[in-house]
Amino acid sequence: MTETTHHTTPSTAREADPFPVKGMDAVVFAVGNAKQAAHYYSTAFGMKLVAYSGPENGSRETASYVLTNGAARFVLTSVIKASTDRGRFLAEHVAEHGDGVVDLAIEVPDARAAYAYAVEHGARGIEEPHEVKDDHGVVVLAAIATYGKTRHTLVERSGYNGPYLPGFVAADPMVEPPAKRTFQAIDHCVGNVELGKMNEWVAFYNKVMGFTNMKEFVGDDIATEYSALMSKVVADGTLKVKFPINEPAIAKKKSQIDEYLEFYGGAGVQHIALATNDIVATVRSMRANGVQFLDTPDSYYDTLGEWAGETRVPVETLRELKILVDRDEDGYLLQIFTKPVQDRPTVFFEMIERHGSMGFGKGNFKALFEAIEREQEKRGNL
Ligand code: TYF
Ligand code: FE
Repeated sequence: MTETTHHTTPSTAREADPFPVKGMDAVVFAVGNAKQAAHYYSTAFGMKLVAYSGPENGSRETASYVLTNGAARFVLTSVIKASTDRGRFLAEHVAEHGDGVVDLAIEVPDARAAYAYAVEHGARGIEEPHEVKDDHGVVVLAAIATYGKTRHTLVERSGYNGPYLPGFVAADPMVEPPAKRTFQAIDHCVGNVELGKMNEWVAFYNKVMGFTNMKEFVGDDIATEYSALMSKVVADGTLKVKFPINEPAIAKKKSQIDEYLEFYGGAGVQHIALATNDIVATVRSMRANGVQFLDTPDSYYDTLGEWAGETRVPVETLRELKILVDRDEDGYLLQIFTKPVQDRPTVFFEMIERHGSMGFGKGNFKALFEAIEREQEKRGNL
């Protein structure tokens, strides 16, 4: 991890945390072809296949591939033959939304307590707490609903030492993993919700998980001027789990959030930010492997030094790779955004290298949203 010490909550506050979390457990995607998606995340994103569940080991209905990179874990699931409610849900999810995120799973020290707290505070329960076990130990799972059809599975691992969860077997990498790790953790997971719903979902996380609002938000001023979105960030007390929530705003141009909602068919996960400690190496290797990133005009770099100051990376390298910089009173961050990773203009990724700043790149909103608008225009959606 990069430096985050300025913002960690004192231990006294942590003890009182009504909803303690250990971090993100996994991002679970429902996709049309998990075998090929697993190949993409292996070759293009440099992730490593570590576990598998499918018909060869007793899962008749779905095939799931578990890939990791440091602490970051993705699960890619496809339906083979829908015969249960879960299979039909996943099949319909792909038909309706395309490839997308069905679960932002959170690791908790006590899934029963977390579920009870959440449901008492207004969450809709999807799965009551239950134990699942195999030779590697016991896991307690429960799930609650969040925006759209997304859920939060609450995962209590209590010493479980299997490759992922009971039902999964260890798997070998699909390709030789890169010599240098491309990223090491999930930094934040962003949701797009319908017009007027952002504050409701922020209140949901405040009540149901005791998450608090981070200082960064996009209000009316930025919204109407150029971003066409409103955004607030909720996080647990230790800042390990950070969930920005966006809603469209009425502005001069059609909102990128409206484009997402139209093509996704409702609220859902917009982007996953992945933390790296060498964004230059990360972006070079991902570009070489065919990942497409948003473009940034040269004019951005011409004036960068005036306000962003010195960073670890020379401006000429940032310009070459189109990496963005933002700075606040705590430090700076380097970030870059991929284009959507499926044919629908929906889910994308962010690579982020933090040096003290716990922001989300507010200073880049103008450049970023102009870049997104150029893409919207190409798609005929502006
Ligand atoms: O997570 C964030 O808030 C930043 C900024 O469509 C952002 O990554 C917000 C909205 C958006 C793209 C990036
Ligand atoms: Fe982000």
